Amino acid sequence: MYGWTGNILRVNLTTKTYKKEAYSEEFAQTWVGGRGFAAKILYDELKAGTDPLGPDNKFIVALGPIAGIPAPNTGKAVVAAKSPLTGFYGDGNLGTRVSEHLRKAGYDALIVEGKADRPTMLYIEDDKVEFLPADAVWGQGTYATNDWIYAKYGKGVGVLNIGQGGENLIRYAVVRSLEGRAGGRPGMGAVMGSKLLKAIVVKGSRPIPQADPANMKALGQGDLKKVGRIDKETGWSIQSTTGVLSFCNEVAGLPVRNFRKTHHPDAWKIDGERLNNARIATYGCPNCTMRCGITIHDKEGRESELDYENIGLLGANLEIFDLPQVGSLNYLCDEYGLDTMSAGCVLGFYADAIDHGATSGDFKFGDAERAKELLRMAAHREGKVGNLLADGSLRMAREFGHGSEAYAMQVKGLDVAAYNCKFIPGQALAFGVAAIGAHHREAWIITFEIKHTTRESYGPEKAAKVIELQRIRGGMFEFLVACRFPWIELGWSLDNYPKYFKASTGLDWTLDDMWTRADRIYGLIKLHFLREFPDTTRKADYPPAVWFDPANADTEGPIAGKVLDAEKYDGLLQHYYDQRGYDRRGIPTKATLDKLGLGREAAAVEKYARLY
Ligand code: PTT
Ligand code: SF4
Repeated sequence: MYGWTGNILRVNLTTKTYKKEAYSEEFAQTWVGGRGFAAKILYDELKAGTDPLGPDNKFIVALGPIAGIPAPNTGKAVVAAKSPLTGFYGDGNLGTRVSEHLRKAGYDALIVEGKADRPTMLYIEDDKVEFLPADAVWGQGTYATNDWIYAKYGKGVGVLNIGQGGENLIRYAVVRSLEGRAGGRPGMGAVMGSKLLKAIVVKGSRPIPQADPANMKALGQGDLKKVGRIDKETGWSIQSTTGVLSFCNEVAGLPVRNFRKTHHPDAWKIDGERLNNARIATYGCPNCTMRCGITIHDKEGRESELDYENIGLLGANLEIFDLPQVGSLNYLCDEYGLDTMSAGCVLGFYADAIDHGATSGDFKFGDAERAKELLRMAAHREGKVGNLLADGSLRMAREFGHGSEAYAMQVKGLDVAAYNCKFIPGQALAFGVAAIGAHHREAWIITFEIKHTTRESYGPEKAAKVIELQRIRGGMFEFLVACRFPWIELGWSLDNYPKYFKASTGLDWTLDDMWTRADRIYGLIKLHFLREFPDTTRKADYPPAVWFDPANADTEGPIAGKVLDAEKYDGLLQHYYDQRGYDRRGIPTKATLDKLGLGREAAAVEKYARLY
């Protein structure tokens, strides 16, 4: 077998043991890697009802057949576990040198089981695995932890670590890697923390097996140069992801004031142009020639890296139109290891709930200084408010009552990304049916919807587009494991990916072969959900209720008086189910499961959910 190392490293923190496990070619070709491997392993090895923060949960790092090799943007890794935020499968994708090093150490995935008896750092170097004390950095943020690790091993190693957020089991704590950014929005950092696992350090030195190494090198390195050239020509990374802020503001799709408003006259103060003007450095993942991270000095003079999602949710959504202050909130999230997007939604919801009398408190939109304090309190679970904020917006809403769940901006417990879908039905559907909750990673249809179709339509073409994007974004890029930005931002052809795959594995797959795997993985994640929530209804695939509320309509601007139409949304959802082969409850039919090759997996879930 080429392209895959054929091995998984299984580590048990309770017993301090580890073993190298071989997997079959059939497993490789069925699940491919990354999200596919992680979803399958967690499905087979976890029981329904497993406590996500207990020792029986498993933390997984999974790579794919093109991860870590010098080809466009392959310095990425998937981190996954049962989510403490959503209660079912959760994952994230982050830039890190672990991608290359774990593969060079001879593994395509790492499974971490059990719980250590003291703060621990896992050190993996080829066949060696060490369980090292991490007491010195327990209680420290991710920057200090990273420095401590680099001082020991040098900057070339691959590092994943957590901050106080993960240690204190904040349900939206992320895993950090200073070689990239942060990943695992649905609380993957808290799962590491629950195992007293402060950091994972990896150093590998062997070649990654490839079917045609000479071709892979020529193709991969040549294409890295081409991608870099296109980026220069188009100037995309001048503003990177933040270029989208002014677009969202213009088309009334920006989250402002906990998504109550869709645009704001001060939005220009935090847009991509201002960010580029304030740039002090450029930052990027390994194997990337279109480095998209832009850092600025925050209010306190620290270096903070900002992307659109961070600015949209920690800035506009909180009505903080001051870039250095947004930088500070972002810095704190990075330092504590909290998901910036959930943090922005949680704080926005808290201010909104106070405004609407659902709870009492002293936080107001626009108050950056208080927002900083609240982030610190959340990361340390300080007092009643810190504990509330640490559990995420859905749990807060359930605690507050007073109908506040309607404006907790989440789907399946995961907070909505920075696109206000008050009147963008296709993107609302994309959030509703995203595999792990409201993540834009799965289907980002907003520009297609606004530029190339009509916003008014709830037609089958939008459901089809969501599925097409899920296959590409939530599927192929997550199982081959590479950054999707060359394709989405620079128009780098999707046809390149079967070529990289072939040079790596020797297998001649078409894009259709990729989509088959993508659909199977989507089906399996659905089974994860059904196993945990057997009485689910199609309402689980609805976006937040406030987007349907006429009282929440804009009073001026491009979508004045308009909100989503509930009946029409339901029709759009049905188009999605029909095209996916799901029944009216949103459950894959038996024929669909058989077609996806998920018969055996479905049999396991029948015990919990009434499938047919
Ligand atoms: C991703 C999510 C995103 S997506 C952003 S900004 W974006 C937020 N970034 C955070 C951050 O920073 N610090 C922090 N403490 N929390 C953060 N949470 C948020 O996390 C990311 C880039 C970006 S920047 C995007 S869109 C693309 N995402 C990809 C993806 O998901 N898959 C893939 N194959 N390629 C991708 N390429 C791009 O990668 P999650 P990263 Mg992240 C400061 O992991 O859980 O999926 O959440 O990986 O290294 O941060 O790169 O406008
Ligand atoms: Fe990382 Fe950005 Fe490069 Fe993608 S484009 S690999 S997110 S630096």
